[in-house]
Amino acid sequence: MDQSLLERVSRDPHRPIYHFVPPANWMNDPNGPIQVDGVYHMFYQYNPFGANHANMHWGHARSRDLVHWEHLPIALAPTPDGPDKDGIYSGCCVMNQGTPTIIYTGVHPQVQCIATSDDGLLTWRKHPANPVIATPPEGIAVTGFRDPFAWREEDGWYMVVGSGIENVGGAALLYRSPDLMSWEYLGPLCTGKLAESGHMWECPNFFPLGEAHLLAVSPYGKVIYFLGDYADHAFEPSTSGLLDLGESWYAPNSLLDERGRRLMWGWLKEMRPREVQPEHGWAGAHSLPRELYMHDDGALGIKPAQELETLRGAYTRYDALAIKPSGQGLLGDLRGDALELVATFDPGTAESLGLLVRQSRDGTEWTAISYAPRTGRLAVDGSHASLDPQATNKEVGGEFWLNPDDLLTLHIYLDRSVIEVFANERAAIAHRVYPTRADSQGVDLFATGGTARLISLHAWEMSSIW
Ligand code: DQQ
Repeated sequence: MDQSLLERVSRDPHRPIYHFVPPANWMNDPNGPIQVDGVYHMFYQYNPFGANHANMHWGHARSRDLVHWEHLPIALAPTPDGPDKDGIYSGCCVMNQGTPTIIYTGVHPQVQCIATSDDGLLTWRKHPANPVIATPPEGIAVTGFRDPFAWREEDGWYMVVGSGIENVGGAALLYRSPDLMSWEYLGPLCTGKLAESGHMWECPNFFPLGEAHLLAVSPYGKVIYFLGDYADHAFEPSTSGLLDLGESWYAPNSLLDERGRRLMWGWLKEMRPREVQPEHGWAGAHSLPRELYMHDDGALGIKPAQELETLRGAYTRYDALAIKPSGQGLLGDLRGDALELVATFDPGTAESLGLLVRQSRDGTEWTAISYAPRTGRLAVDGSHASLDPQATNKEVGGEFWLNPDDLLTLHIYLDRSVIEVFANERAAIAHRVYPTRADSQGVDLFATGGTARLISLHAWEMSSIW
């Protein structure tokens, strides 16, 4: 790869240091995460030729500890004149009787293809019979047909393909196969309503979680999950929600690891306009691995994977502070752009409370991570994050209700342009900010409309994963 590009990109103060990124250029969706013989493999939508969404390949990396990643050669590239000549779109990777098998979408048109590896997932051979599914099901007018996600059941392989039915809504189309080669269409596993969940569901993921099953879909907007019962190959959703309340985290993909954890990564989109992204030489990152689980009260649990603790460096702790609307500088000189913060609050009488991060000394740049107990809004306000006219400065957030009598715990990761927030392991928000000032590193507490109390704040400097 072009050395000057690598150097330019590595000097960019917005490049994350502990979130996964390729050495340069464009990345989007996580693809086919899988753990084989203890090693985590991650593939991803990748353009080796620039920082724009084009020439989609599958990039590849592996990790022994879920934290530090090793870049590997590109796994899949388009074949001229093949069914994937215009790009290798998203998909999954499964072990089929010991053979690692990727199922992906070739474009255009959108068809499903397979590839296998016999050298430990390093090089891949596309099946000569590709595409293994050449057309969408007959008789339905689909809005798209891509992003296969497969799993094994007792009587064979099952797979959902992301789709939508014209004038009806997004859909996850269910297939069955004895061998990953010949596929029988069974019908929609789940269909959404146009007004609620859009006309197209990208990147479906479907898996058991606790006693329930979870279907996640990416509807060109915030990622939706449905929780419900799956029996006789029919899925009955009973609740739904958002996997992330921000506008950056998209097209997630997941795996079940050898410890039995359901781990999920999302693509962290840039929040700068697409037209300016190529000039930076890189675009896109993956979120931290998030573990999904069920709380005892039946709510979805979302927390950062425990292994991330190995990145913790210098540590500072604060206890028992009253946070008044007039208060400032409560944390002394706590500063940084690569930090982990775990703050527990009693919201008290505050209308809104939380942390200011990435704050410049002159106060012209700042980002607020806030919770408003009465309106149930969890937000990251980046409306003053950057003086750069190219940055999309905005507030993002959504609904989150603290259970009565619960304290609020905000678990925050700052990593240059990336912010990820977990609230009580029940809601998550990722956002992107691009402060221009070198001193935009301040951290503070705030409350408005009343007094809140900080119970404790743990802060760590985070080290690089490279
Ligand atoms: N990204 C891929 C598609 C998918 C979309 C193309 C979601 O397969 O539907 O890069 O971000």
